[in-house]
Amino acid sequence: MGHRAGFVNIIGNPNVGKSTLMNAMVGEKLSIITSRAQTTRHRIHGILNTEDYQIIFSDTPGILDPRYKLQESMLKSARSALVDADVLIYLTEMGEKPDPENSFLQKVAKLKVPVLLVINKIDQSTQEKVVETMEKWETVLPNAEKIPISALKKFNVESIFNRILFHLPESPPYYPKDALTDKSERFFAGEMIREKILLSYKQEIPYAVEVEIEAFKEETKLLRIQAMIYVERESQKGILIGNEGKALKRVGRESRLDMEKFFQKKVFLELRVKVKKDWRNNERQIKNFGYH
Ligand SMILES: Nc1nc2c(ncn2[C@@H]2O[C@H](COP(=O)(O)OP(=O)(O)OP(=O)(O)O)[C@@H](O)[C@H]2O)c(=O)[nH]1
Ligand SMILES: [Mg+2]
Repeated sequence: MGHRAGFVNIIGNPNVGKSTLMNAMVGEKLSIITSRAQTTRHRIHGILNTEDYQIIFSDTPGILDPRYKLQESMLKSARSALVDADVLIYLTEMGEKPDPENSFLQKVAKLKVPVLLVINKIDQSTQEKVVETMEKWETVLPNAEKIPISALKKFNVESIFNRILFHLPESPPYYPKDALTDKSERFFAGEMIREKILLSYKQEIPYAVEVEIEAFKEETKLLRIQAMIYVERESQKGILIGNEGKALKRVGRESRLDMEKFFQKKVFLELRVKVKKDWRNNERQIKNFGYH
């Protein structure tokens, strides 16, 4: 058999572990992961290369009912993953109830490409419940192959691999064989900052934040990165910066440590905060930020 290559798109509700799964499959921390829903906002390719094949995984934003323009764009990129997959992974977690009326699931049920219904987080459950859950899904997605896993504990992830390899079409590679992702270094720098913000602030703050990398300069011994953090209101700016700037300093320190690990270089990181009123609902503004 010749070279094989294809697109494996991972979709599912927010917070079910899509990013954790993609990182586990690719073996790199590409997508940021937090315990909060709507962590991922863009579709991200993670590429796995061997001599014989290339698998291009897509991590996507969770499927949601959009309440503002940014979420509309997030839903659009989740939807786009339905149409260009060679293999589709619908990721669910233990406890999610399959809803036969759900229009997204109905679309998945009608797909022509192979669908893997992967049930995540079985480390928190019993064998009995897992069997029960698989049976429940049987009625909604009868044609999907059902695979219970734990992405976090990397349990049974190899079963997904085996099924992907079984279905992967013959094709030349889509990307150079040393490519790891479709996103830029700037993108990942911004995501690392956003992850720290998701982890550090309560309630609505992280959702009102966008990070833009304004400068990314490679010097001999050092990476010099300047980032602008946008919020929607003046009050959020105050919370983000914190008393005597302590909160923002912590975000900066933690992001820098992550970046030094990721880029394998000393990093000098400068963070600033600016208000861009109600940017989440401003079509032009979210386009400027790189959403489609
Ligand atoms: N117990 C357990 N937790 C898991 C597992 N996989 C992921 N998680 C946790 O679930 C949470 C969400 O994980 P993500 O990978 O960010 O989920 P996601 O589907 O990408 O979420 P969004 O990007 O917000 O849609 C994190 O706290 C993970 O650590 C698992 O197998 N078991
Ligand atoms: Mg995610």
